[in-house]
Amino acid sequence: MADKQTRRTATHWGVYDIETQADRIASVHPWPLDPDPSPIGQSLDAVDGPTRVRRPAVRKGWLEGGPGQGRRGAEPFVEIDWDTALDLVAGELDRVRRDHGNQAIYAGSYGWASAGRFHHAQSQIHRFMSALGGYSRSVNSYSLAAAEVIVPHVVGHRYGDVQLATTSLNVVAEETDLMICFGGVPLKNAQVQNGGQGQHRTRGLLAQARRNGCRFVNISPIAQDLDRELEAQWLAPRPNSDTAIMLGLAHTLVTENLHDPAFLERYCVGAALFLSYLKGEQDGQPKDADWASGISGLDANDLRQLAREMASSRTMLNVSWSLQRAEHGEQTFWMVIVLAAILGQIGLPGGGFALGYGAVGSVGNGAARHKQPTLPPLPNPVDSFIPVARIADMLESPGKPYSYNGQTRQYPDIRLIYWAGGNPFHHHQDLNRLVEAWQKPETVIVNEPFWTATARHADIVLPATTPLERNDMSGSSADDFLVLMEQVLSPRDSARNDYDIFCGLAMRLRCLDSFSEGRNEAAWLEQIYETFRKQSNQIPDYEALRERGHLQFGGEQAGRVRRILFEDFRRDPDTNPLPTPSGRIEIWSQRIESFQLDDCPPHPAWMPGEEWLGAPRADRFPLHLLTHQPGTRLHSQLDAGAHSRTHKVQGREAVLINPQDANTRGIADGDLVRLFNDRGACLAGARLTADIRPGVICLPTGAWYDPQQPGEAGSLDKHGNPNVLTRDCGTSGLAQGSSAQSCLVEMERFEGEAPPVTAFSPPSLSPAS
Ligand SMILES: Nc1nc2c(c(=O)[nH]1)N[C@H]1C(S)=C(S)[C@@H](COP(=O)(O)OP(=O)(O)OC[C@H]3O[C@@H](n4cnc5c(=O)[nH]c(N)nc54)[C@H](O)[C@@H]3O)O[C@H]1N2
Ligand SMILES: Nc1nc2c(c(=O)[nH]1)N[C@H]1C(S)=C(S)[C@@H](COP(=O)(O)OP(=O)(O)OC[C@H]3O[C@@H](n4cnc5c(=O)[nH]c(N)nc54)[C@H](O)[C@@H]3O)O[C@H]1N2
Ligand SMILES: [Mo]
Repeated sequence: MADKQTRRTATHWGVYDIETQADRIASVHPWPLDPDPSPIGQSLDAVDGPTRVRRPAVRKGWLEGGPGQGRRGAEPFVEIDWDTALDLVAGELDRVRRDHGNQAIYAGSYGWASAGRFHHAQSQIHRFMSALGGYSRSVNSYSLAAAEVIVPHVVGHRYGDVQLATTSLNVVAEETDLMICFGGVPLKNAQVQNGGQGQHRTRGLLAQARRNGCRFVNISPIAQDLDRELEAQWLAPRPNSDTAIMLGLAHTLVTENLHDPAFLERYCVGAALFLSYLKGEQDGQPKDADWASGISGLDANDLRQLAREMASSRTMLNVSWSLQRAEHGEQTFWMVIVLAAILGQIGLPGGGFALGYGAVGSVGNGAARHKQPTLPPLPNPVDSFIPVARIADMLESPGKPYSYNGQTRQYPDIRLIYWAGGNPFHHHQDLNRLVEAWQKPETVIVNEPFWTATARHADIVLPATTPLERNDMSGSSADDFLVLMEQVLSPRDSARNDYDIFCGLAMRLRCLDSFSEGRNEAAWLEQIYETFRKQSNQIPDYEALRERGHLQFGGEQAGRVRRILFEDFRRDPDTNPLPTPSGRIEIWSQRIESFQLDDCPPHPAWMPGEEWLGAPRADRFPLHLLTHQPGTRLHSQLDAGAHSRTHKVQGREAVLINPQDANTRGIADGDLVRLFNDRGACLAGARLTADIRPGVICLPTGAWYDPQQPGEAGSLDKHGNPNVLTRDCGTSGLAQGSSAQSCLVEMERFEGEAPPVTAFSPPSLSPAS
């Protein structure tokens, strides 16, 4: 028997010591320094499962007929050797750039990939594509597009900088009397931090706030969005009504003279115009608590009471990111800032607003902001981009104009897609539309460790390693820890690192020197670490890091930082103005006014969307479907792993439904159900709970898309991927973000024999003849 060995790795959900025996995982142990480790690590067993891509593979129709032939998603694959595969891919890249220009290559390649600063798949593919002469890219994220575009108009700073400057939860724990959480502070999400998370602290800090007497209010359709231990008051609104609720609260504050006119005067612009809207001076409709009650379904008296309590307490207003992943999502983030301004506590300890405590683990946590080791990017000579969630639009309509943040641009004409480290057949909305739009390019290439739906919809699939199969270092500019990641397993089958794949292509395309600079993995790790060290203070050298295994920034104080958002601005707005045109908080934005957008006025406003419970469409599809982030995995990653699988119902993803809604439909707990609307349908397993508002159901994202007729748009998804149901439509002409949380459906008991789940069996594969 081979000896057991333990090595350390890091993931987006924490650090683990992995015990192996004979090159297999024997057990997974959370890092002892982590007070609240995530169970998602127990799914790492999936790296050895049947879902791995074992050899380079080419779709049969493409191999036999050439680029553009056959149908993606519907055909078997032929396995080929690496040299043949790299020759094919290099040949295609060369053909497309020669015949159509580099702009015809779409390599936005959105996705979370894995922790690890060097092997970070997006950094690798973007560097390679730039070395090749450039590519069409994407801007903003599925997470936060609306926020990333609106927040700089309102407070001047880039969204990410505002988030890094969020008031520390340490301060909240000590100073806040009342914390109002729109969409809660979901601990299921705080498990995760892009780039890695050395210590999970959010649960402990919230508990400390509660012990210190902070009262929590959870304004969310789902009770679990705030930890039970916090004994919160639960107000369950209709989804997408938060802007109306905030307006109602603002109206009570203003009409009862509980607001702070001095704050509005000194720190804001445009308050008078906004207050005129609030009072209904133009449209005759005061946005009062009764009006907000009619839209949200909350009790008007509860809203009035809450507004009064806000004014008499040190109040923190928190919004979850989900609020802006909806039609007119820009408005909620703008309005929460305006509501906090009306209350006048911005810049005070424990008061004001926060954009996403709990959305990821770092928000309100972490020591000083710091740089991190990074694979240096190369300049991309092509100036062609799309807002990330407009991919199906782009593929369908080359040359079509689209509006984005005050500009009108045109979609590029894409001939080739290359993806590494993301799963668009997980992350994009209206997958049936994507199945069709995705047929348009001549060639689709995907680097993937697993046979995900995206790999199955590719022409050429190159098997990539997982982080367990390579050396790296984890880090996030928002986390206190940099952790060396040791190679735990040998590469599975013929898998290669993305870096080695791109080196193989760069050699064939004669750009190896600029891409690799002659370094291997070990040389790059040292190089990026030493570059980072030169930019930072008091960081030990690489040898010392290797001895210690990790670094903690901020030392002993790390967990105790006291940061207060906009403290300086409040102290002196003339010396420390905001970088907005006015130097103040823009309650009214002249810049946005100049964009002349129908769906994004110059001040925050309530606009009903096409899909919410108050829309005419709710007559046909009476349930609002929320598709929140899964507590049992990261997006689609490790869906085949042990932890994710134990939470399925009859092998399908579990959908939460209120017993009232279930009873009227004859649905019992554990039943198989069919969710549908006019875009698609999927199966799921019913979980009855009174913890969700009637009229709302919730199916987490990330169950691997598993169509009954692969490659056919409109096919039933057998496994419970909610994106066959969601709508593919921008938040507004301002940000064009994903509006996944605006979706109406109907649900019924599934009768008859259920088709088996096949998501975790590889597609049909044959050796090359
Ligand atoms: N309906 C609905 N849809 C949503 C959302 C929602 O709220 N509702 N949320 C959206 C949000 S916020 C996000 S961020 C997206 C997430 O969407 P994604 O980030 O695309 O989802 P992941 O499942 O993390 O996909 C990462 C892929 O990278 C692969 N991978 C991991 N490591 C490596 C590597 O080293 N090399 C290579 N080549 N591949 C690797 C994994 O196997 C996996 O397939 O989903 C979005 N989709
Ligand atoms: N375990 C785990 N954690 C994750 C991720 C993961 O995949 N797994 N993904 C990470 C990523 S990429 C991101 S972007 C963040 C996302 O962070 P968020 O976008 O904040 O996460 P969600 O889970 O979509 O939504 C949180 C809660 O908001 C509530 N909600 C939804 N719509 C509304 C609404 O209209 N009004 C109100 N008041 N509440 C609403 C839902 O009940 C939901 O449970 O999570 C990160 N954390
Ligand atoms: Mo995200």
